[in-house]
Amino acid sequence: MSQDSHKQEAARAALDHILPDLTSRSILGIGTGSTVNFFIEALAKEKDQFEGAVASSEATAERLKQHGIPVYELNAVEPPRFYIDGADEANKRLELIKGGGGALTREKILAAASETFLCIVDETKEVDILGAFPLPVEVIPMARSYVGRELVRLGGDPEYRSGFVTDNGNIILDVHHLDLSRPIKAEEAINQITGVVTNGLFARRPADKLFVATSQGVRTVN
Ligand code: ABF
Repeated sequence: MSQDSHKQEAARAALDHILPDLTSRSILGIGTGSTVNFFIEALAKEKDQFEGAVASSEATAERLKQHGIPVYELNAVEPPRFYIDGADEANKRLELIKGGGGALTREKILAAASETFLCIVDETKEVDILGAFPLPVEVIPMARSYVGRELVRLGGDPEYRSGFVTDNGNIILDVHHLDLSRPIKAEEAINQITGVVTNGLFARRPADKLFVATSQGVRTVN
């Protein structure tokens, strides 16, 4: 079975999980990436079951609108009942690396502000220890070199994501070779660096439930 069909299955499983809880007033937080795009496609068929969505990126906002799903600003609505998003890596404690798509800041805001965070992945994203995927860090452009030096002091090898500007007007450093065996400690240490807006470790606030699509079907991890 292809990776895309696995992503589709994980998205379907998450949708089936939330449908019984939705009311006409429910707001959903929606992530960014190809797995979430499958979720949006399936969600569109149920758009009369909930009020609308808050998007984690301009790209997701556009896609939701194209599917006729009302899009709201987070400040204008009640906390989203669910936040559904993908990930680049996920460990057994549902700690994640996110941000490969460059939307990590608004994703992390929605993960924090929403009641329940459901993460949908195919089995290639499951790891024992985070870090094979370079850690995205969103940085204020003025601080790029300073933050790069501080990340080296932490043992990382930062690479500037050339030609990419986030929806918030910032740049991204993708940091290779960091020791992420203690994800919460690493997340806090990187957060302390002046000039860092967000880092892609979702460990202080991990997912609440993981839907992992495998060749034997979708497995959930709580
Ligand atoms: C997004 O999901 C990003 O944080 C992460 O990079 C991406 C994974 O993308 P895909 O679902 O296309 O593998 O939330």
